[in-house]
Amino acid sequence: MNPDSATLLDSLQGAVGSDHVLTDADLRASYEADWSRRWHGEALAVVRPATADEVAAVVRACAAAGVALIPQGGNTGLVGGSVPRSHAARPQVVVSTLRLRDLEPVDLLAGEVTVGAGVTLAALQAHVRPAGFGFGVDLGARDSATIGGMVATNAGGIHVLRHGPMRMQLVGIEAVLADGTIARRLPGMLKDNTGYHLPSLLAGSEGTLAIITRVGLRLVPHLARRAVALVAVDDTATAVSLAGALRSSLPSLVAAELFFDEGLALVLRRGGGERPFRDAHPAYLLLEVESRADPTDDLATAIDAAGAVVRDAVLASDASGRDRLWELRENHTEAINAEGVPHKLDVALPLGRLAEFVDRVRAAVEEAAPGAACYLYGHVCDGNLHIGVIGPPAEDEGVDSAILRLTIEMGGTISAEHGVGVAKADWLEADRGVADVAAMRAIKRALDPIGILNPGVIFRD
Ligand code: FAD
Ligand code: 2HG
Ligand code: ZN
Repeated sequence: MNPDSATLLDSLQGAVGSDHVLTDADLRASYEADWSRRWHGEALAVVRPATADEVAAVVRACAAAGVALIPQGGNTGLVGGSVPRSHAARPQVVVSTLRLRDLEPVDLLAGEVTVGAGVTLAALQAHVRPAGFGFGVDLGARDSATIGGMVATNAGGIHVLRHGPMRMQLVGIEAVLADGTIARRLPGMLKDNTGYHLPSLLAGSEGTLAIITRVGLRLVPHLARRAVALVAVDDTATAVSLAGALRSSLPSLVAAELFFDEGLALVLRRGGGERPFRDAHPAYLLLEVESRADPTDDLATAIDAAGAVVRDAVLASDASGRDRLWELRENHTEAINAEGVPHKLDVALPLGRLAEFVDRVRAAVEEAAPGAACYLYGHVCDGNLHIGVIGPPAEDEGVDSAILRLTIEMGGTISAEHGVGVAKADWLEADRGVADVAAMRAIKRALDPIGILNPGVIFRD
């Protein structure tokens, strides 16, 4: 180890205690590779601060040494932004936020709560439920994804059609800036126009502008009665128009998810379980409703009223039946991962073009990677499709490029909810244009002049 690294490790140990500076390769390993196994790199150390002051001391030590900081929460991100880069220009330290897990009491008057950045989504949900509240964002990685990571990626998930993404839940924030100062607006207020809104700026900043340490969140009423339906339809166009119609005719609708028969077959092959219908169908729409009174009849009536576009439907109001239907959708990610290292894309299209995109993207994947397996699934009301491709080697970018090119050509966005990360940094300007990227770079330079916060993420290093 060179003398500079030894001095830095001394400073880091002084900041967080030697038990929380991991240098042993075995201890670092799970922090150095991402969930998909496509992205990995080596860190000088993993540090685990427990307070904002400790985070600030870590940032100051790394800034003095010119060492890069990689903020990491639950490491469930899917674009390579939470792990060290394999070809980094400078040494990297992973800053794990998992010890920042304070849960403050729910503010019953405001319907808000302040929590540490390392609190998992599931822990937040469990914390606010006894007070009669829920949280507006939910996603499959709830047991591991942290609130700080969800803010940093502006996570979306399954309830965006009702409550919007993470950015729309933010009332306050505490974050450590690149010079080690702490910006704090907590608990924050929903109405707050006193200057620039830092929570909004940090939402979707992917660890490139600051390390988020605490977050003030608005809550939603917990509506305990729910029902789920799985509806078989002919194609994407039918799913889009049915979900669009239900959005206005079924006010209790909170989720509308799309998947296809090849994805369903894979989920059943990998995880077991029975086909939800006797016959296979081209496309499936999963619908969830929630209300104070049992919404099952409303859901059944709405599906009946849709008439012949519904090829078949199954409905569940009991918890285990609902979970079984949800697993058919949520288990796509794990089932695809079990097939090999996936190429993962997360795009959104104007809703009027989603059906055309589905046809064209399948053709584009076949052309770029003949014989590759291509799985499509997503959040239909948001125009958001996830594309998982198995076949081409992890380092072969051909299929990724073909999908991103098509997305931009059709007026879509190359990142709907997972972020740009390192995976799509080369495509930023093609999507956002020169003027937008110049404005973003100016913000980055102002807040992180020496470029130590998550270099290579969003912008190519
Ligand atoms: P990490 O993976 O640790 O980090 C993600 C990014 O945020 C990195 O760039 C990291 O540097 C930065 N970061 C993390 N913490 C901080 C912090 N405190 N301050 C500053 N920067 C930070 N995403 C969706 O949007 N919708 C879904 O429906 C969804 N479902 C998923 C299902 C599965 C099975 C999996 C594996 C992932 C899913 N994801 C989904 C992706 C992922 O869960 C989200 O991106 C989540 O927000 C990441 O949180 P995390 O704590 O794991 O962050
Ligand atoms: C989902 O909606 C997540 O299931 C993960 O956003 C998507 O597997 C993926 O790429
Ligand atoms: Zn998603």
